[in-house]
Amino acid sequence: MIYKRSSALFAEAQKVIPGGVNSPVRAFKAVGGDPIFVKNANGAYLYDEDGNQLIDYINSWGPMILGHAFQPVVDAVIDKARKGTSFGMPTEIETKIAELAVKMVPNIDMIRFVNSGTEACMSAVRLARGYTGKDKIIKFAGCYHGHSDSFLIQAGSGAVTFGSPNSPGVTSGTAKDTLLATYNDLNNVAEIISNNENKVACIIIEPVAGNMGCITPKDGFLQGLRDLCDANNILLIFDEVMTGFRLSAGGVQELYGVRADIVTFGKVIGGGLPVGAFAAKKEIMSSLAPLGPVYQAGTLSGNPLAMAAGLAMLEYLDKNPQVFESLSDKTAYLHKGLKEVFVANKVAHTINRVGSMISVHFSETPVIDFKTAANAAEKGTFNTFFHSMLSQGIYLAPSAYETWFLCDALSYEDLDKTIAAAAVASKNL
Ligand code: KE4
Repeated sequence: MIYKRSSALFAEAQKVIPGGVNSPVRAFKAVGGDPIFVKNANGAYLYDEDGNQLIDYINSWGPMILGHAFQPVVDAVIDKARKGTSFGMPTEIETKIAELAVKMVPNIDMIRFVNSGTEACMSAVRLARGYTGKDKIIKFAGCYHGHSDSFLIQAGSGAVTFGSPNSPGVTSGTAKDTLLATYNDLNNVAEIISNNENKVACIIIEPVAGNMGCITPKDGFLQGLRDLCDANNILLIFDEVMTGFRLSAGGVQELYGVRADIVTFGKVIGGGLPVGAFAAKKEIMSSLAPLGPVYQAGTLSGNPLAMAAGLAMLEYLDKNPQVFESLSDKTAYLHKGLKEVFVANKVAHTINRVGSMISVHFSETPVIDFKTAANAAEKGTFNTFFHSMLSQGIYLAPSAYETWFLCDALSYEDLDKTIAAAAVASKNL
């Protein structure tokens, strides 16, 4: 496949945009080479600036769960745009999507919309601190909750991909209030809590992690966190920016039957437009301005175009819950095919999967936390695999620390092509 025009566009972009991208993980720095510039996309396929068709396993890092240019979303946005694009005033559609989200997601009464997952998680932590009157937060090494200062401590995704899990610019004053725990290690969390008695406002977690590859919570881990929070007056925040409206209509709370105090959303909830949100019971959400003292705001929060895209997406998922099973079946089929290929070619590997989130780690060691994910990634095998797949028209997340996201527009023929490409790629690993 030729990528001449993408490379030329990348050279131009780098003159006026830092690193040529508006988000670091797009830059291919981890895997090497120049990033692909996309021209348009439809269904399961990307069409790049050199005319190549690629099967997409990123789907904009999660939002495009029904495939690109999903007609009901496109129609809703076009229709809305004709009536004005932003008002800075309340609109009925914000109430409509809020009512639907509250209906679909367990344990929430109210929701506040913002413009990104970062904003959602940042606001959720401020709300937890304001509601409990405590300062410290517990996050997990390898989890990524966006680029707000409090989270860039041993963060996953792009932060670890570029070796800056603790970003410069985050002050020691901020960092001291972020306590770092090990994913899937309840004893470690209990120890941190007992060493910081009555100081911890919240535990924030990706309940199914997606930013160190896909990592599943061990049996009892999430409920164990719930119990520790109940025993210590700590709020449990599920960062469902990735998992929300993807793993099930009600997200991980529904899938695993564990109750969070605050839930954050992004990606799917916006149907591909900039939307984040955070939600909780009324008692907690009533602390938020203008009802309560915890301030949070945004010029474009609840933007009508973004709400139209999100509402069209959620309405479809609410009316067609079979999509989640279809996605899970397709991902299980891909998992089985990849495993057969790696075993046949004697490739050391571990595949983690929950619903339509899947990741391949080139290590025999189970990947259960940041350390084991990093050990697998350091070998560089993924980078060879990535480029071989790309040369065969399969577009994976350009980092070993990311999860692949499937969309329901993928056909079983697309999956077979992907498995066949992995068979070819495996011969060079
Ligand atoms: P955004 O601010 O990028 O919308 O969301 C931050 C965020 C919060 N929580 C979780 C669990 C997330 O996965 C994310 C963002 N995910 C990355 C991909 N791993 C976004 C891609 C990027 O940074 O460009």
